[in-house]
Amino acid sequence: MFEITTHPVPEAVRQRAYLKDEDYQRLYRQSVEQPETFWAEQANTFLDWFKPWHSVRHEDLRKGQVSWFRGGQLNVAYNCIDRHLARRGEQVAFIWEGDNPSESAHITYNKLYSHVCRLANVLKQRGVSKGDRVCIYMPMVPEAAYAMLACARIGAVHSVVFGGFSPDSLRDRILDSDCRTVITADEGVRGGKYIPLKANVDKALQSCPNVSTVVVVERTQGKIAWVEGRDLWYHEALSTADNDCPPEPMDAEDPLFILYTSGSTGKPKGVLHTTGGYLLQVAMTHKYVFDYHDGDIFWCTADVGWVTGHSYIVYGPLANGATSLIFEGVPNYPDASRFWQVVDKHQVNIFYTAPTALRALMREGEEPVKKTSRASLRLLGTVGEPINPEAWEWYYHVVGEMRCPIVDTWWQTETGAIMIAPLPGATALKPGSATRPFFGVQPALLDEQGKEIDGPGSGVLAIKASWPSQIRTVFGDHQRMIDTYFTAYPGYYFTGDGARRDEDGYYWITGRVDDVINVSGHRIGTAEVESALVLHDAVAEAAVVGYPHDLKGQGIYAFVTPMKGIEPDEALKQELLAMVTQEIGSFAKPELIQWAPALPKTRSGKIMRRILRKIACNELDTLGDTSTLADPSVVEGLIEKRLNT
Ligand code: 6R9
Repeated sequence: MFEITTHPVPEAVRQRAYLKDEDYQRLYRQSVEQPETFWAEQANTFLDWFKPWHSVRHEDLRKGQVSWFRGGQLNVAYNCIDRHLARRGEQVAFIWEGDNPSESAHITYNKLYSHVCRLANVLKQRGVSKGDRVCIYMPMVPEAAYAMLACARIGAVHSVVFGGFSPDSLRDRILDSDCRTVITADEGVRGGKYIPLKANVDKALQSCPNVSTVVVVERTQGKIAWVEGRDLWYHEALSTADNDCPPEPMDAEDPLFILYTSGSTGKPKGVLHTTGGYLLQVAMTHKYVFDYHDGDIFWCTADVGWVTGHSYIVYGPLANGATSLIFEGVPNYPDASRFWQVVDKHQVNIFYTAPTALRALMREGEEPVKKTSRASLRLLGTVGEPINPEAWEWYYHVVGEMRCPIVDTWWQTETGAIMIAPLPGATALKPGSATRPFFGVQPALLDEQGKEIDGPGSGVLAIKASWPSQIRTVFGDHQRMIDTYFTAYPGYYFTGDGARRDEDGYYWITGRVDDVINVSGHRIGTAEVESALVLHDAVAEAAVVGYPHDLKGQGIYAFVTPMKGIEPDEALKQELLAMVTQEIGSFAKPELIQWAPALPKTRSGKIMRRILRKIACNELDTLGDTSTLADPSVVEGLIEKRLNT
């Protein structure tokens, strides 16, 4: 066992911070005892409204119905850009650092305004209007953020699809939300490799007849196919577009974006977020959790294709008039020093990344870190998966030189913004714990009967009152939202995570309790991988589970039963991996594929995943009861040939 040491708040950090522990205590109490007063005050402090709301909050968690700031009107792009122009027009909004270390750019708020307005006008000319969905499939270039903000400006709903998704996944997402416009680039560049984004779009659109416009950003000048009338170059279209575009007044509850995420069952869900509550909570958490001060350079290494990129590269930072860094590359290209070189080059003060990246860099030793200065760093953050205390201590000692607090932030696509995290000037840190709830967030631990556990203990993590940036619906399937999040434990939002609360009231997230695997911070549903595997003609059945992986947090372990008469071999394995790459994307490829003559099933035919999980994790002494299996001998065979020993 790794010894956990508590790190008290350093005096220098406390001095500088907006909020000390007494502030946290007072504000937290107010936020749960008088939520309406608390949130009304915050909404007036953080955002500019065109029209005031008439009620702060409505909630009925039993029905999954919530709304915030009803009747209020605002525009997200106005809040992220226009209102800053008088004071910050020439301040840098985005620093862009290319994959190639010799490429970077600085975009001021004035420039950002111009790009966003012109793109918004182009979209309007192409018939996009309020409420229409626009798909954004982009590399990490500033135009990805312009595209999101241009949609927000005219009230269109963006659906960003991570550039690592395959044409088939892209197609499914375009069809599900009926996007008629796609914004993409000729190619993406990551770690020196080119990603054929436009070619992927072309493939996806073969089955999307409703898409009438594809806006293409020129990134690499690689050769691409062109559909006259449908495709237009971003730079050409913008060159003739008007530089001003009035922001559309949006109701606080009008949709801002859809973002697809994986769950335990079926296809990915289109999580829908709205305008007012979302922007408020991302702005507020960005300021307080990262203790963001004017002039700080903030770098979140996530991709804009994930919620972390939405909330902490684009919306939270810009709402606060911050300078946010967009990084196109990867942590180990050209070498393992890259993150820290970028920190020095752009004098980054606040750095926010995923544990998986830290574990990979940790393996390279201290030298690549130590050869950089990192003197500008003041605060470090993590997100996406539980951080193991070893990686936490390495981050703290080697990267931050014991000077920088680490904020371990727990939240989800569905929560929109940070929910449980330390406040640097207020919260003593315990490595591996996301610590205490943010204002207004009321976590609960539930036992197997769904009863709340008081005091220290472990259970499933649920939230017992609405928060402003809460998911509002699953696009096109409200019932699915109710079934997924509000049915198992009536009156609560069910997170899908397990957690422990210690004697200080700190939360320790232990990982998913459902069939979601978290590979390098990417959420992957076991059902999605299984569906991809069984598409292959040689496969009769497949069951997929997660197992602990040193670098990725979790790895994917697939048990595959071949069709009768098929002799499985290495070639078939490669075909299966190609199948998953085609159906989902290469990040979802199983690390381990075990051929299974049969799968352990109950007498009613249900696959016993619990047992497969134990075999995959090599936890054979806790295999549990196998007597209810239709054929217990199946398990023996699988154990004998297990791959993770
Ligand atoms: C923001 C984001 C959500 C799932 C979540 C949990 C895991 C995220 C975590 C964490 C432990 C943290 N997770 N942050 N687990 N400690 N600080 O990652 O959203 O992609 O939807 O994933 O990630 O399991 O349920 P998303």
